[in-house]
Amino acid sequence: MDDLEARRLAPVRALWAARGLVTGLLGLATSWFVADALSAPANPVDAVASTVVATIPGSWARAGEQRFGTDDKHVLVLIVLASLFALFALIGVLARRRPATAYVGWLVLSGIGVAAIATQPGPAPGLVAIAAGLLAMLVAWAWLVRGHRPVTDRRAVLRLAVAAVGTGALAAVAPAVGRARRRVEHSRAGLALAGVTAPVVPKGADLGLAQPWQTPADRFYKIDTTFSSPAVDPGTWQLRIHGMVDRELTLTFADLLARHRTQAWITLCCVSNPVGGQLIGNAWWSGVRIAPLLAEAGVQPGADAVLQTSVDGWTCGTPLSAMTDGRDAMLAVAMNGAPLPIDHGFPVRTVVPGLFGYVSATKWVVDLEVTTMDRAVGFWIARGWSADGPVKLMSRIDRPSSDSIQAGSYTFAGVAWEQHTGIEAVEVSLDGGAWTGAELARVPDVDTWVQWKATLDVTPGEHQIAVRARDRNGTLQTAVRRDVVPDGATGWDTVRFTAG
Ligand SMILES: Nc1nc2c(c(=O)[nH]1)N[C@H]1C(S)=C(S)[C@@H](COP(=O)(O)O)O[C@H]1N2
Ligand SMILES: [Mo]
Repeated sequence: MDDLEARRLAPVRALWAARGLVTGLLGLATSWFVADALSAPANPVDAVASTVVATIPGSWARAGEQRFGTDDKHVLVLIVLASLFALFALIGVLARRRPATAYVGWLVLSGIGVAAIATQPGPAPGLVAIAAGLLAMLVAWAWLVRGHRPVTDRRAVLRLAVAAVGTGALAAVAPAVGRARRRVEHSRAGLALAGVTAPVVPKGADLGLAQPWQTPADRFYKIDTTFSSPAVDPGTWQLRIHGMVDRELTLTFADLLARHRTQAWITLCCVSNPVGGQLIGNAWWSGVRIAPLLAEAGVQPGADAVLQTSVDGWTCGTPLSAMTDGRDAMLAVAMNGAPLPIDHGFPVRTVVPGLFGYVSATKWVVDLEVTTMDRAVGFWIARGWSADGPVKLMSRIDRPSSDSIQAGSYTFAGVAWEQHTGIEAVEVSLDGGAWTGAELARVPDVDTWVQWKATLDVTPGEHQIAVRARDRNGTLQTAVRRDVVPDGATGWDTVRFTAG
């Protein structure tokens, strides 16, 4: 090509390079933003950098350390970023002649991100972030190159400018999105909660056959309506107790911690838990009882409910009696001996033994309004769920956990629960035969689930095991299968398996 042609082509190439760069940056900013919003443990660029560190020969890594000292991680991130920018521009330039190059390029780059993220802990939010980034790139690219004309076309330049501004805006807010959470995570880590003791699983509570009796916080089911958990600073957190009371109360976190501490093993479960489901967990909760606080505020006659509100606007109505009848209804500040995880309500959430979470267990709670049941219409009640949400008598089979077992003497195991009523007996039936009493583990009180086991002779072939429980009122768990809507599932859990 001669000089003249090269000069004519230069601005065209620059436009395509800019398109590639802006598209790539938008994808990067989008995935960064989504990763922060979802509190992903690693953003894609960091993940790629870490993967590079993990894959390059040790001698290179050491050389890097010698050259850049402890900054080597930052240097590596910069190198990864610079390479990406160059690739973005290159993809744009190449796509001028071969349009497909761009789409392949965005896919391959995202693929590298996926491969890097997959090696990191807790990859799921990171993968969502990359998917969002890829989508942004595909949409932005298609828009930027649509009906492309000579570089003098003002619309092409205008679109580029719009995309660039959007990218800048996303990149500007992304760190802020994550920062609030990181700051709260930091203050959470530094929090020393006097009077909160480490959990000690009561002797004989855990049979060691199936799932642990105590559910670790990171394995505890998580249910809420928020897109990302609110980051609440304990330093500014306040709880207002008002409504049908003689004196309104406003408590800071320090005020709450100054109160008498209560601690208890309490099993929490979700109304959406199907028969045999996993939306249930058992933890050691530490906090402050709600009853004395309500007494201090002075509940007025006629009140029979507390409308709870979370910082994110979620609400639930709880029968007043469940908070004042002597059970361990508490404003919990710790779970399993550590400050509440952010996802489980940090800094303060409610826990009420005997009620499903949707009518009692408000995370990030900031407001308790004493009122009447007909006015305490919580979030899920308006959506077809029952206003009353006492837990139901339930039992679950956890062992066998696979389809095939060895024939012979076999120990079946699982859990049963009806918090605040308690389990009296558990029975199992093999292939529809006679009900056999299971052995129950010991529990500290009636507010937790109880593990059971039963050893039976199993012949080779296909089988089905069923379980049912009896509560401390003498009620037998119903066999009637009901769906979770409107007030919780019922029916016996069964498991099919093959013995060989
Ligand atoms: N703020 C808030 N609190 C909430 C919810 C919610 O959506 N938002 N969901 C409730 C429901 S339905 C249940 S079962 C429990 C679950 O608590 P967990 O996520 O700590 O297991 O929280 C309850 N508290
Ligand atoms: Mo729930």
